[in-house]
Amino acid sequence: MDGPADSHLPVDGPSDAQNDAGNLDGSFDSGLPDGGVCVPGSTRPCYTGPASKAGLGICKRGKQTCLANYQWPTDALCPGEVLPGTESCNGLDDDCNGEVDDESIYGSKTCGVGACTKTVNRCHLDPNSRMYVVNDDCTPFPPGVEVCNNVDDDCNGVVDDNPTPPTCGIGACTRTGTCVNHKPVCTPGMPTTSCATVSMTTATARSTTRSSRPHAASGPACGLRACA
Ligand SMILES: [Ca+2]
Ligand SMILES: [Ca+2]
Ligand SMILES: [Ca+2]
Repeated sequence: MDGPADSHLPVDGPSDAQNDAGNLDGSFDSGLPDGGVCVPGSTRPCYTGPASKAGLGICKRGKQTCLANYQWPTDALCPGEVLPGTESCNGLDDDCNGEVDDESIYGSKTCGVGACTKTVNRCHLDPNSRMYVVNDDCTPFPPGVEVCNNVDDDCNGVVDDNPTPPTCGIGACTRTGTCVNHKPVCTPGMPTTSCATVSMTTATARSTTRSSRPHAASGPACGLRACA
């Protein structure tokens, strides 16, 4: 709808981007009654609660619509807005503080030892009833294989007891080490073919075949590094 012929009002209502950014004059309006001119039917965001809560949890802004008299509503209503409520155990952030079912309200429960230790919110979704409940149910993480890492992986209360021996090296150079002071100690085997031998073999092959292409010499039999 167009405004009066002599009006300074813009013909079109604010875009969504303008709504997100604020009012026609560039300022954000909280939605509290301040009147003001506008294009009938155009809308603007509003929020009568704490501005920091809008968009957090269940809280969201509402929208005011410009009246037919070219005025924003002067009442304190902000249709569609959701204000902070009382936190309840429901899987939602009801009080819009950024925390769902605040542990500070319902408390937490810790169970398990070692790597199996888990801490859960006492308010949680019950897997059987599919309802949110408040209780001390807590299932530790499942135990793993004990390895040398200063962690009680198998959750028997002892760190690095009879851990799986560490290994190192590749191929035929793979060796088994030990766990010393919770750190793996392991030295890989050395290549059985020396780099010098490989080079000689390569040179011999080149002279024999008279090939101009680099010879694809076989690398060391084992070890982490190939010959340069
Ligand atoms: Ca909350
Ligand atoms: Ca809640
Ligand atoms: Ca361990």
